[in-house]
Amino acid sequence: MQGMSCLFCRIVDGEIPATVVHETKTTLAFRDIHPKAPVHVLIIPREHVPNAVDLDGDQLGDLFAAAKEIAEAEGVSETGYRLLFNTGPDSGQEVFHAHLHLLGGARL
Ligand code: D5M
Repeated sequence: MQGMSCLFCRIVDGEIPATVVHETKTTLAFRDIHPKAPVHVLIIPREHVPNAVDLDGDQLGDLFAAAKEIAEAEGVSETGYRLLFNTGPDSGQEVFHAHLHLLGGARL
């Protein structure tokens, strides 16, 4: 946790509402507030880690395991989906708490 300044830490702490679709001891997943596809879920570590490249192997594994379960629950595991991390200013990253985007439900 980073404190009041991190939007996604505040979602983890329940201070800001989000549409949570999946949670584990180490991860939380909720719908993106500005969806770029019919299914657009953000999967985050509960712990504050600013960027995807700062995640350790266990954290990465937990995010990808969650992604697989969410894709099945959202009905996109057969049709396919996109998983991506924006990392750093040139990528367009807006929130500096690592998050894995899961996009699907349409031909991207
Ligand atoms: O993606 C950051 C994403 O976070 C962007 O797609 C909007 C989303 N966002 C911003 N605020 C919220 C809240 N409050 N709930 C849900 N989703 C949110 P990036 O990869 O940093 O560009």
